[in-house]
Amino acid sequence: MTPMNCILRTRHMRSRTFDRFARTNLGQAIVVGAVVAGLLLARGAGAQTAADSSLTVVWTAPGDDGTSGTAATYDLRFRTTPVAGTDTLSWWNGATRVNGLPVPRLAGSIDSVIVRGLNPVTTYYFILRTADEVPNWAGYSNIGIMATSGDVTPPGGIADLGITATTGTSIALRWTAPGNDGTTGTAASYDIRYSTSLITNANWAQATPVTGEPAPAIAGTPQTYTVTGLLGSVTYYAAMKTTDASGNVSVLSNVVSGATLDAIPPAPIRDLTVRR
Ligand SMILES: [Ca+2]
Ligand SMILES: [Ca+2]
Repeated sequence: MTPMNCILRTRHMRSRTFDRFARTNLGQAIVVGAVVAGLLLARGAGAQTAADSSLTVVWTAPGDDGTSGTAATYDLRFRTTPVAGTDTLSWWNGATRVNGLPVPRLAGSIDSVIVRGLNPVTTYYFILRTADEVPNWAGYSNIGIMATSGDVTPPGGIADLGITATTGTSIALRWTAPGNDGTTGTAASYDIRYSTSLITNANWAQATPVTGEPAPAIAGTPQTYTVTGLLGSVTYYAAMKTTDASGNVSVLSNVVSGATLDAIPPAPIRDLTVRR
């Protein structure tokens, strides 16, 4: 099986990068005397979250004897560092083994595995070896390289949080929606909190969280929320943070303060008398 038999999938934007790297490193694999067992192709798999980035590694099955028959087992390993020079052995010994590999199929078949639990926006290098039942181990494959996708950019910090109205028991807030990434896109959730003390990063955890915040609208949209259940004639501080779908949390917004209105009316008069 020569590298020409590989399946190159160009759907993914990064495939071109991989292709370039793979061709570069194919030579390296040959330099260290390895048998190239089909071209390893790593590609991004689907939408990612910070908690579960994955890559799909695809290759052509070699055989039991060269490119004939059916081999017995695979050993696929990865690292976030490339091979140093021609020292593939050191790279291999320090690499992480992928569990749950498929059983090799007939020579020429396309085998693959989804490698899960990777870090987002990180470049991974993969090398695969194949053995027959003895086992006789094949040399190193070429190096498959691919960066995981993922989102590590938090929503922008809200800077225009303001108070639009107060009553004896409530304070109405208004702000401009930030985005998923800075001021672009749509974030996933808001966390609005209030306190009778000035809110800072240090005491954010002690501030009282509200419930029922609106879902973030697309970046730039004015949004409102009214904090209710407050005491009258008390100065409150309010601030908020925004989280995106990958769990990236914005910095603390500007902090606003406002006093609820006097909610205590005069006592009813009980000694009213009438004279003539
Ligand atoms: Ca054999
Ligand atoms: Ca984001």
